[in-house]
Amino acid sequence: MPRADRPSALPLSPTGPQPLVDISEDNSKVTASLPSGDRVEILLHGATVISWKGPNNAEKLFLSSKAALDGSKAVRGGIPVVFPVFGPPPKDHATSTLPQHGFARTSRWEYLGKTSSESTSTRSALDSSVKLDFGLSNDMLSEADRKKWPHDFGLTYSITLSTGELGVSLEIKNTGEKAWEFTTLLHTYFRIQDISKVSITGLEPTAYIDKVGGAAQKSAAGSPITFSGETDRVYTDSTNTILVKEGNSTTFEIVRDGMNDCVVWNPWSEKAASMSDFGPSDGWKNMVCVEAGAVKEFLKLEGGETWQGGFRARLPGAVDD
Ligand code: TA6
Repeated sequence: MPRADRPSALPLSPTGPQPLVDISEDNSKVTASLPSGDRVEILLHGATVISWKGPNNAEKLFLSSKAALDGSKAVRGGIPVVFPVFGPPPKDHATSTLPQHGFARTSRWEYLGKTSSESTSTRSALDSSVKLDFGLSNDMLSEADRKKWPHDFGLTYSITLSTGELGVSLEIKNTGEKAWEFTTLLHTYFRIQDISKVSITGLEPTAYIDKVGGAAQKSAAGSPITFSGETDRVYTDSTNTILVKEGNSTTFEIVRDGMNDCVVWNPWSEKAASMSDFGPSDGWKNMVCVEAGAVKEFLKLEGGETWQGGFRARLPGAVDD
């Protein structure tokens, strides 16, 4: 058949390259990547996001060089999931025998699957995205954890990777009949170049608890947060968009949904040196935790009720909706 009349080869897919999802051989990690180069890695241990790379392949999260990635303890870095209690649990409370930040970040979650939204563009696949779902329920907990917090629950944790943006959403369901209460937070370690050049805007009008100042209640600072020492602040009742800036440029835009509290943390040199799984020793200069959560007070869920919250972090120049 003369060339001109030969049908062209059918494209591999209707609109070119699409999102890819891979599960590691040892079934410990799920990786997703987009045609734009964006990539995310999630350990089933704690459903901990341990890496998020934008379109230029630069790492956007801080992961300690000494982080335990073998499931032996909470991961130092990435996005640990805090549930059912943030911080050291209060005394005489249903969570009081749990470890700090609860059991979600040290439990083995299950991978529930993916949803890809294929690119509709014929020119490029910049609008493709992929959502990965993970689950944890009471029947998956260790015997010890179930004894410490004997309540029926189901968590569905969704990570949505799109070009220049990471969405993180947690749905919490009381699958039993008896009410229980929780606090929750996404303990995100953002990677930055130099903490001394970082400022955080969006929380200026918000009062906060200064945990470095002995949990003193402080009034709104009225100015961006900057860092010159250990910083550990719990901002409450704020729905503002938060910008993490380095010099005059914005490195991350953080939009929260249903998580109206936010913790800002940098351990600085001394506290970092006291953590055996924190490395390198000067790594505290390259990270800032901006942690969306619901931590101001315990939230009560009646049997069958559900709560949902999350955030999305966008890189400068991310594709608009
Ligand atoms: O989110 C800030 C914080 O509560 C700090 O007080 C510090 O304890 C940090 O979490 C790390 O906690 P971890 O249990 O992961 O060592």
